[in-house]
Amino acid sequence: MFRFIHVSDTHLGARPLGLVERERDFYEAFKWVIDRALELRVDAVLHAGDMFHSSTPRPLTYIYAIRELRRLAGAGVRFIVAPGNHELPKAEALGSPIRVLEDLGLAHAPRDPGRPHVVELEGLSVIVFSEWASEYLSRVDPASLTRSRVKVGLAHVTLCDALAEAEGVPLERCGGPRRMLSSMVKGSYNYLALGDIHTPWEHRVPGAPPMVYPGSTEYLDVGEYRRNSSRYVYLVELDDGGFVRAERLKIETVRPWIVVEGGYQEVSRIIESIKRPPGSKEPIVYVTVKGTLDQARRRSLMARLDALRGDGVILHHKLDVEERGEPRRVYTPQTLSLESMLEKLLERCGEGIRRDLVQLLTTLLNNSGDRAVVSSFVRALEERGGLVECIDRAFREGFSR
Ligand SMILES: [Mn+2]
Repeated sequence: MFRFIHVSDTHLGARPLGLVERERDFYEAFKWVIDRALELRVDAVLHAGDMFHSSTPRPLTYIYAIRELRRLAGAGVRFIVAPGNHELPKAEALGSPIRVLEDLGLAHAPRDPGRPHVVELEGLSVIVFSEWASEYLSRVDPASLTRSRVKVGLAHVTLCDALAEAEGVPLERCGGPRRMLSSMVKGSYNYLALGDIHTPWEHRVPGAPPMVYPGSTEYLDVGEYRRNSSRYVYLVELDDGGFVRAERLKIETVRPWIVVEGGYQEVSRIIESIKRPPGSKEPIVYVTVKGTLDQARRRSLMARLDALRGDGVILHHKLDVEERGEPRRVYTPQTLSLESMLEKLLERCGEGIRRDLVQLLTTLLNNSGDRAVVSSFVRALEERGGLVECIDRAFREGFSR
């Protein structure tokens, strides 16, 4: 029997909302996964990519990653990674954080991330496809790469039908001309361990090998929470005959969210009743008030939320007001986070544009030396209508207000 843990999208080093507590959440989720691997005495941990949030992690991020992988290596547990778009180097000559782990003897990953890579283990093969090699999934039969009978595919790839099902993204908005679908995967794997889509998804038809996205290990934004309010890794068992079973393990360290929507009365009643769940972290609270909200009521809601935060009951909060016919307004506490400042500056842009812009600008400002990030920012400005006008207006109005 061969047993492994399948994890993906741990995004080590991410710092949503600009809060160090949030950065720590991602390290703690990763440690929880390694704890389970050791406790369950698995043979390997398969990471389907986006292990790191950036291709140039901070020293602290390396320290957390290396500390955990040393524990795995000490117990003889193999760690195999299919590098994702977040950690692949923006220029080949830069190297990648995964390469650092390989050089330390703590990870197996493709030497050439542009090609499929085979890791032979006792009785089975793991065929690894980094993001750059993911199109080979539809072109290469795994039987031509290995003689093992039992084959596990480990890939960082967006299967567009999975994305449509998991997150409702229409097929025509996914993948462009090289759109990949689950039906295009060539050859037969006994288990396909996937990463990239942050919402958990599994494809299990009798007689066919399971294809699984465990999803991210912590929420990068409220959208991820709305789509699925739990985070998972998979414990997978195979034997000489192939796939035996896969079990979802719920990650226990994940920070709770409280997402409240409704009229003023309903919302304020719920806010009054917020308590910190015993034994868990301080929740993040997102409130949406539907309908009119006068200044006095808004101030009283914000005062209550600020007090909860001040008392350490909640970590962070955000108040949205959606009035019919009016642009959506967002109120965040007076923290000095980059995201909250951008939210405020761009609050008059439409919701979709504001969300995209905050994300783009945050990435840009956090990775200003990264040419690929800069060029993808410029491309987004060209392709997505309204972004430039929104920035222009925000700056003109923002500074004259
Ligand atoms: Mn990811």
